[in-house]
Amino acid sequence: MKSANLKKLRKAMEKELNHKRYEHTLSVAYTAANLAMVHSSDTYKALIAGLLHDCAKCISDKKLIAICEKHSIDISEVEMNNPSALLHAKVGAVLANEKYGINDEGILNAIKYHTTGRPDMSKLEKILYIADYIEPGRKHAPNLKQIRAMAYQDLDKTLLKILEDTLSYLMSAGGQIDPMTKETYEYYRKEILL
Ligand code: DGI
Ligand code: FE
Ligand code: FE
Repeated sequence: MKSANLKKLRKAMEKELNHKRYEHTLSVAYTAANLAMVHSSDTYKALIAGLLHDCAKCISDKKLIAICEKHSIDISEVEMNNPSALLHAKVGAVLANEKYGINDEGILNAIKYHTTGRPDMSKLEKILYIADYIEPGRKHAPNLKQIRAMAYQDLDKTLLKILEDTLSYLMSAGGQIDPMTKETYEYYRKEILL
């Protein structure tokens, strides 16, 4: 039953996503499963969350906005300016539920917060956020070697490092920062100092 479900979702993603995004999706799913094994979390949930996390990534900005409106999801100014980068996570959680039949709140929240994170994340949320950043196909982020090693030791410290590097990147590239990204960073900075 579980393997049939995984196969079905994998096939659905192969159809829905472009080739590069599909390859990334598989890499995130297996990296998330590895992290779940190391950190004593549910491997099956990690696989499902990984397989579906970018299910809304190949949807046009116009359609992402329309889906948010249909589901009464508020769109902030930063989200409206960067629909693909930011809204694919929120819309992905909606589609994972409605189109792909996932009811598990933990998996849906991991998808919803996989781009910005949020304060006080669940273990599955942290695993997906980190897997998305470190999967083997990622090449351009700074400090990847160090972050990949950290991920198998300490999830919170890894999260903080990724958030720090993401914020530096966004500031240097002139990208608008989503308040949730900043809040997540501040939360884990304080948490780790304690
Ligand atoms: O969908 P992926 O490319 O696999 O990765 P992702 O969902 O983590 O992030 C998508 C992009 O969003 C990535 O280039 C980083 C960016 N991002 C993360 N936080 C923010 C952000 N972009 C803006 N503008 N503001 C943020 O706070
Ligand atoms: Fe994403
Ligand atoms: Fe991704």
